[in-house]
Amino acid sequence: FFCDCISSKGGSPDGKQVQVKNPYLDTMEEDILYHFSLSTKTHNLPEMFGDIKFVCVGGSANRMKAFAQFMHNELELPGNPEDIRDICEGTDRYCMFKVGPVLSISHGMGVPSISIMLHELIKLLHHAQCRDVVLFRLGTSGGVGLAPGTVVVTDKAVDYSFQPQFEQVVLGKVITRSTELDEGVASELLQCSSELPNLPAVIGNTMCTHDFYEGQGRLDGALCSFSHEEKLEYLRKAYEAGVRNIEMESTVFAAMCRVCAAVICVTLLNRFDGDQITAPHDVLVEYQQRPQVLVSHFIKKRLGQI
Ligand code: R2B
Ligand code: URA
Repeated sequence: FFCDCISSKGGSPDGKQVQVKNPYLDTMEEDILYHFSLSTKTHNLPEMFGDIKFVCVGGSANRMKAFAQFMHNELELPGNPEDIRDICEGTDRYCMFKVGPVLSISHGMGVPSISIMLHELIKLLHHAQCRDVVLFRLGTSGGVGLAPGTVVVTDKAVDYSFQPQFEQVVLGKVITRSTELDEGVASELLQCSSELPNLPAVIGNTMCTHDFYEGQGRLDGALCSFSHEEKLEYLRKAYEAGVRNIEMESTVFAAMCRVCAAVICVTLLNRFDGDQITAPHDVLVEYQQRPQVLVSHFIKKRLGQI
């Protein structure tokens, strides 16, 4: 059973509308987006968000605020980037910032955290009647056979068995959704990387796990149930399956947004060389700016500003 939550409304001249695949939503008088502290009754969502064309999500609230401020400068918008306010200030679950047609949101760590955010985000975009939206996950990851600092634009988001699928338990049964992403957006992003200095990038598969330590084959967690050799064998198999980086949200992000979405993660280390993240703070900060610089370039090109 495959399903995509955001899909095109066949050839409409106004472009693709964000659709929700849930018939119950239309019967509700009010929709409370609880973890955003927004609601269809208390907020005019079309007025607040109707012009959104690019949605960028990432784990950390501070990084997504910095991205919003960076985009404000890049798009040369009026006003002071320091004044950008958190739209979700009524809750501390997620942070949300809007700069022109760009929405920047934090999603926390791991599949359950991002998936709650994505349910409410997709409903928000639907209620706001947004059209032609592209979604990006900008993140960090562990590299598989790549120099640290390399940006991986995801071809397929794969699970622990290297399959392009996301498994979810619904009513006590496992259902499987496809995780294929937009190939056109990925190759456009790779093209953008070649136009930028200091932006090594590749297209590759991204493995999504439910744990940072044992789940990613690390030997340095509080528990470890396998040997160094077994770890290397798993990473080698992943590499052979086309995996170039490992993170913790890509499969559910792809399953929920796939037709118009891309995943862009910088690698903080090469997992064949170790498990601990040893690069100095300033190096890590610069690495984490790379996906932001790449996506900013993509957005400015799409808006005809370069
Ligand atoms: C990348 O980094 C986080 C773990 O450190 C996790 O959210 C991810 O996908
Ligand atoms: N994020 C991950 O999920 N894994 C890493 O190794 C680094 C960042």
